[in-house]
Amino acid sequence: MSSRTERVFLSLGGNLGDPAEAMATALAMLVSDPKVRVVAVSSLYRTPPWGKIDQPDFLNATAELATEHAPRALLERCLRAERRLKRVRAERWGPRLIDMDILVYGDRTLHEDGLEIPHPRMLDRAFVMVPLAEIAPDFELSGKSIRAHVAGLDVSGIDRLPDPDWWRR
Ligand code: PH2
Ligand code: MG
Ligand code: MG
Repeated sequence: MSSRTERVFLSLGGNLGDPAEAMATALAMLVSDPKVRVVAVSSLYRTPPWGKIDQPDFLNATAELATEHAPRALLERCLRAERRLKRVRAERWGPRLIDMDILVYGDRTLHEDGLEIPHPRMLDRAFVMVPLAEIAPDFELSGKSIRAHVAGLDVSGIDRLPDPDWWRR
């Protein structure tokens, strides 16, 4: 079976316990797999909660990966890393230790159970788009660069943290 290398963008986030540690560990788990390589990782951003606002601020980041895994296999690996970190799934959009979502997988569009690509809500979410603009400002989605999408978003309350190497271990 042929398996080509695809360009993938992931979002990472969390707001319980030590989300930076969880995000770094999750990324390390993912790339311990020889079929997954890190191309770029954004800084960490402190972001106001979106969707359900009575919860602590989040830390968010994005990563670009190169992988030979199919989308479903990559999703399974993301979910496995979340489980190994003991993520508990409670309410939708509620507090969590770690969430890792596939934003973009090559130029694929998928509408499958639990696997919608591109992520259907990413363009409206400053907590996704601001970290994505750091690593892929010129990448185009829906006919516009990430930088141009961010220019139309409310980015108030989003703060970039100083350590760009937060994920290296
Ligand atoms: N994730 C959610 C819901 N709301 N808000 C922020 N700031 N960051 C997140 O990662 C986040 C959220 C569900 O995935
Ligand atoms: Mg999510
Ligand atoms: Mg998720």
